[in-house]
Amino acid sequence: MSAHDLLMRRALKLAENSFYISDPNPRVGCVIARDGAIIAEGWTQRAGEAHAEIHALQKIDFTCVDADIYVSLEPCSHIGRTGPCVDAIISARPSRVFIAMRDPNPVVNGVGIQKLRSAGIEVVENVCAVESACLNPGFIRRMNGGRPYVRAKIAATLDGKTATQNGKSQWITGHDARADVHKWRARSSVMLTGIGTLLADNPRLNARLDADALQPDKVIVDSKLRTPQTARIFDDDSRVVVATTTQENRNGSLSAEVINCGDGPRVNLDRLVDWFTKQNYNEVFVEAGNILTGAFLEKGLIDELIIYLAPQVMGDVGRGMFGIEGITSLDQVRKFEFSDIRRIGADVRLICVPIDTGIEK
Ligand code: AOF
Ligand code: ZN
Repeated sequence: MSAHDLLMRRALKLAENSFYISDPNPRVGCVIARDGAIIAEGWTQRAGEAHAEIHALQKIDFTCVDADIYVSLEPCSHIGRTGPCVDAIISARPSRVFIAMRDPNPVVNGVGIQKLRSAGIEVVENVCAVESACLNPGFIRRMNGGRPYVRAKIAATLDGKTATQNGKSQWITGHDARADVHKWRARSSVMLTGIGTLLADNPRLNARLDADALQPDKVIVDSKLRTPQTARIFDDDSRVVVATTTQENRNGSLSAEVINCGDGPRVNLDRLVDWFTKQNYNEVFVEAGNILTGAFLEKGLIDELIIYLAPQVMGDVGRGMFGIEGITSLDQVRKFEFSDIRRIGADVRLICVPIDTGIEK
């Protein structure tokens, strides 16, 4: 691996500091080095605050003559909530800028690079591009005009059971696995569950972890508008939205936004996902029961499965992971591949991505 790759890898690592704070902006890391030695580091702050390059340049008084800048996304060239990073870079006078990937945001895409080159700064593109893209799957798809990136989490026994026959499901997995879930929640723009889980488990659906983190919005799929005002999802002040089949909101008695995604008696998940897209959500985290999770799977709306398996056996009468009609022949099975397998405390975590969906990763 070249010295440039190593410095870009450091920038990619720094981008992880933005995981819980930068939404809806992408997670970006920046390293500034002179003769191969790092002189400043930065990462994307909250929306409206410093971008990664500015966060790094602030530490060296916005000058870096003869130095190299490594940034995991093309520096922006537009005025958004903050000013253009390229202008700050050009006046800092580095000799080279190494970029992992172009910004998919159409108002930037390539323009940042062009401006740097016009100012006489050498630009090297595509340094660790794949690794950079992995940091921002939802942002990239949204900027390319697509829907958000959807993860579904499942906690199950070794034999794939998520609840007893009568729906008891809390605490199948251990403490460490549950703590891990909070990291996924914190990096998500929105949490999604169904009314069945809400009534059975009364989850808070917030991100509880020892780090500065934005709270995800919460959406409940609740076709008959049964969400009780006493539910714990209302305990903090994050945005709660109930997706239902009517606009009525029980005469305004529920202190949540109510959206109509009706399609006859059921909530239409495609309409709900369209609504997610309009909210500029990057990543959606589904933590629901087998029926809603199964419906997402059947519609091909799941981009990643996060499955925690506890070393327990419930037997064949328990509830499964996906409440879908079984298939009759093996060529109809839904295929995934494992992208990560690891032990989390007493449990195992599997991350799977669908094969052949045509979804750009
Ligand atoms: C960068 N460095 O660290 C990030 C960038 O509204 P603003 O001003 O915060 O701009 C948001 C856009 O800037 C976002 O959509 C993406 O195109 C880019 N993000 N750019 O130079 C960064 N996070
Ligand atoms: Zn910027």
